[in-house]
Amino acid sequence: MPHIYCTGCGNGTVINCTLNAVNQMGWEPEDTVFISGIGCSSRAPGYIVTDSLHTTHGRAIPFATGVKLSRPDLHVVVFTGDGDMAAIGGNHFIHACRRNIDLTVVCMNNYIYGMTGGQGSPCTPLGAISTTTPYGCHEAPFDLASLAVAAGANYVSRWTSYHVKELTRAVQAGLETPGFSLVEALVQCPTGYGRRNKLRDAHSMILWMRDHAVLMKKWKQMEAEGRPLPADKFPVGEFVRRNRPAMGVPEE
Ligand SMILES: Cc1ncc(C[n+]2csc(CCOP(=O)(O)OP(=O)(O)O)c2C)c(N)n1
Ligand code: SF4
Repeated sequence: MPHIYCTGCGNGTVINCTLNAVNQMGWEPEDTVFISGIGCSSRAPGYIVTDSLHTTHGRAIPFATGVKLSRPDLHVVVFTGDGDMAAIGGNHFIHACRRNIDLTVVCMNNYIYGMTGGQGSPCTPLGAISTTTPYGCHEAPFDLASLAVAAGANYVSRWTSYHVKELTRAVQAGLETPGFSLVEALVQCPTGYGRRNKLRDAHSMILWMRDHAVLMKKWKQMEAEGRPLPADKFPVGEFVRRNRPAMGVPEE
């Protein structure tokens, strides 16, 4: 199938996991809508045969909100990137979490703007090189999963493109949970991020994610024991699953 992704890009894995999760739900293609903004990650709905909206940069969540509120019977899934969701679309994101709109948002976080050549995003790690941070990023990144929890989302988890089974299960849990669900998927972008940050190929980026991900249970244990949390590592797993009042949930 012709596509725009570079060799070794992690986005295909996340699309595959998401489609497997949707398949497990047994939903009909005509009842499911995929919505995205602009970016490599946001190109995903173009490869799926359902109704979809490929919208403007940062605006996937407002379009998805419109679809969901006018047709609560439809299943609405958003594909987005860290730039699309947390930079230009950051305000839409936090308010959709606050309103707890019944959407499942799959964010492919590759730490940069991939499509436009590797500029820094709100998720670029401290010290990382991008085209707009050539001497290393001096700004602390957003923790997208924690931000969604704080803003009110009903379901939040984070995995990586290494954790294929866990990521698939997380998307399914997001699809099953009424209200706003965020699944943050860390992905390798060898072209825009890896080659500038001593991770020259997809394989070394995937191994890096495997070796720097800490299971949530262990992370919480370290926190509880007052042990220092390693700055180069990150927790993966379920951040929250709860039942706050939600909008757009179809009536039984
Ligand atoms: C209003 C507007 N501003 C800027 C752009 C240029 N632009 C296109 S994609 C993109 C960033 C994409 O980054 P991200 O959402 O992280 O997706 P990725 O390509 O990394 O998957 C930008 C800035 C645009 N298309 N529209
Ligand atoms: S630039 Fe990065 S995110 Fe975009 S297709 Fe290439 S590897 Fe994937």
